[in-house]
Amino acid sequence: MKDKLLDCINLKSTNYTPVWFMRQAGRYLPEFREIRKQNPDFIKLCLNERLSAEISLQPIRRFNLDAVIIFSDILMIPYGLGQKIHFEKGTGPILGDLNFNVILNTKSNDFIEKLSPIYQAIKRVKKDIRDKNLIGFVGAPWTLLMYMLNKGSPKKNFDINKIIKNKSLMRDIILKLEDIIFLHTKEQVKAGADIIQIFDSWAGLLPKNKLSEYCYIPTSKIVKNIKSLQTPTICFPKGIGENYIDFCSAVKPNCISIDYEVEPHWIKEKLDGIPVQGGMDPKILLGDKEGIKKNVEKYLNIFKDYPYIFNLGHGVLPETKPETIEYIIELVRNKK
Ligand code: 1CP
Repeated sequence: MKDKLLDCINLKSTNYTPVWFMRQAGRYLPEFREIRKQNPDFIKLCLNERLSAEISLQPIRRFNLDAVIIFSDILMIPYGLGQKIHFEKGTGPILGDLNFNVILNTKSNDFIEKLSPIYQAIKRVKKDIRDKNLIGFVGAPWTLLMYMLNKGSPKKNFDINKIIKNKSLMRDIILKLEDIIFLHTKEQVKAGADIIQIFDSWAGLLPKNKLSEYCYIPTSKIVKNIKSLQTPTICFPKGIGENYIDFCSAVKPNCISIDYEVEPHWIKEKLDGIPVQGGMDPKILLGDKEGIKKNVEKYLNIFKDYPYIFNLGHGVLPETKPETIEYIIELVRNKK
């Protein structure tokens, strides 16, 4: 069986539980940290097609995973739109001032050319994998807009009213982002991506009465466009709680990735058969084997007889031991 994720998503097959991890290529792996040490400029690293391909494949060499996710970052879109960006140790991303004219007037060809090493990296990875699906990804309009206007992580220093104060400008930028995000996914699919995951990591910052305008509507347009490429989409609107159901009705993703606050029994009952991915709290991976086993089995049991991709409810934490990933894969593979 070659297309393990695709079969789960498209055929809703329950014969096999595919497994991969968000942030499987990253800081918990010593071999990533080694490359990172020699490449202090993170954006340059994302634009190095040889190293990006190599980092994407690092977890595959260690573990028996069912999918490769391309090593890149959601913030490559603001970079491609001409916004300055760098990463500072301990602080995360720092973005420069937004020049609306530059962003709104960025031409598709210039954007594609600037980000072409990402597409080349996808082509390289595709050549090296046989029995695995390749996942491309983008940030959702809201999450990108949030970084672009907040000029950094909203972990500290976030005020939604400041962000959305100029409504008409917001609308223009969101429309531009919808186009550019789709363009970026289209190029990833052309290069060989089998599936696109849309990360809306900060959807949970939106109040309920703004979810439709800033999350559901822009995301549903992108999902619809990606469907026209015969490519399925996994959506991850992190932190929206009970609104996951409204999200699925409005956006109609091919698969929904749940975070660790979503009650798995509840969503399974409400979803009407949409394939589910993830859920387990990444912090549990920092604890003992017993707790890990109990939690992995919880998700496997609840989603037995349901199309389910094993993953976490957010990315692998940097403190996670690589052996823990191996242990979880073993548990998923050996499930009865
Ligand atoms: O060494 C370092 O400090 C770099 C750490 C790092 C890595 C390994 C960053 C900076 N990005 C990445 C890779 C990355 N980012 C991937 C690679 C593929 C994989 O999953 O293995 C992916 C899918 C992302 C996506 C991403 N970047 C998201 C969405 C997923 C999520 O975690 O919510 C977000 C929000 C970002 C922004 C970003 N990039 C990097 C950091 C530290 C952050 C978060 C900043 C913040 O806290 O707000």
